Amino acid sequence: MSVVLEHGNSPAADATVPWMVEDRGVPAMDPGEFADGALRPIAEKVLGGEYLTAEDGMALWETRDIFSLGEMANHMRRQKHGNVAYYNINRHINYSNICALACKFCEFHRKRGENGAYEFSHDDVFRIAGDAAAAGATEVHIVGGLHPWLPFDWYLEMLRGLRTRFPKLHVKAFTAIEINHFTKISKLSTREVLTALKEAGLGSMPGGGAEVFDDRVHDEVFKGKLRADGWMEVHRTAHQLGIRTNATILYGHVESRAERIGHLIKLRELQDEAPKGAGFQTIIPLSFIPEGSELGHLPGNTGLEDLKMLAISRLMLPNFEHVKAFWIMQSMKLSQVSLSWGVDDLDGTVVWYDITKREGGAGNQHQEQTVEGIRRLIVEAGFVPVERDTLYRRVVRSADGKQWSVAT
Ligand code: V47
Repeated sequence: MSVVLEHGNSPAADATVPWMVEDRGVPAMDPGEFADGALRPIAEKVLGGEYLTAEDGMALWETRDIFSLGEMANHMRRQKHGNVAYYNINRHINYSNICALACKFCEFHRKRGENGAYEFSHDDVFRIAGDAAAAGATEVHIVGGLHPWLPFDWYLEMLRGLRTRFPKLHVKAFTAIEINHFTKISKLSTREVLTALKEAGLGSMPGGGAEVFDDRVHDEVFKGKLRADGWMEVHRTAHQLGIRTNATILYGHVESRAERIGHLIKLRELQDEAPKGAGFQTIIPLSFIPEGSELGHLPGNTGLEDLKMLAISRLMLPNFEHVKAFWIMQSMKLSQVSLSWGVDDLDGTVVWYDITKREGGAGNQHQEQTVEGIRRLIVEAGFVPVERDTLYRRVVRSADGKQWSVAT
């Protein structure tokens, strides 16, 4: 079925796409025409809806036939989303960079009193969220370091304060690592912590802190952090409580390609455990940015490695609805290309992002895309831009773009 793109969805950009229509069709794929014969049996599995094995995953890494890889990932992407590409209007709030941990890949963490350490008050958080809401944001994404002294009540009060002031704003907050930290400072179980956060206004959880589910990589790069089983237990519990969550993988540092595939398979298994209608919404492969971190000597990912990681994530995780390119890390240009390599979501307008800073240094955290910019690159890639809320429902806007509601 074809649907004419709604006018008024984002008025400033609609003039650029009056001719575009949504198309749920899936292009035919003929594995017999693939240049790399090793991909043909894998494509047959994709066509048959079968899960790919770890060996299949490695064959995807090894191929030089990136066009056939893209064709397979695009096939799965189009089956789920047709030619629609999602974005949202959001704002990240990193309430403090003071952290009990010191992961080697992380440029963000500081000890208290160290140069550059900061912590926001509740009022700071409310002011930033208020600016975001006034500018039309539908979501705030709130995460921080493992703050050694803030009590659990501080986080609950922040959530309650946000809900009272901005009831429409969805609060996606706290990685599994923070949730585990809250169990320690509150002496509550994971279930009790998540229940209390949900009651206070937590809408969903982001996917951060997963890094790479592998003990060797864990001990080399983020020793002291929650291990894979702990991260998964937090998300499993959230799913049981009806809290939607996301998942990430941080790739391009010391892990091997086989370890990346192992991580994706663990996520796939956890997703299969989730109650119907709950579970992970999206996988966000995060491209490691070496600048400023203890691993600054590493070269980081090339464009092709990023593209393959996104496509392989799509193919290894058929039970995930969405694959998101986080343009802060993959770059806007590669994210645009990735829409034809399995990606269906470009995340949001973001504005300030403190966790990674390209080219390092203070003052470089202002990383903003306009709605017009995001829509333009989606349209140029041949897709129909659709604004979504955090739960992937369509957002419809007033003519000035400031008022919004979820389409029924
Ligand atoms: O957990 C830290 C990663 C994550 C670096 O759920 C780095 O919608 C690259 O999880 N280079 C936080 N990555 C970000 C995150 C996220 C982002 C966007 C959307 C969502 C979502 C989640 O960033 C951390 C860590 O894995 N990270 N340092 C770095 N140097």
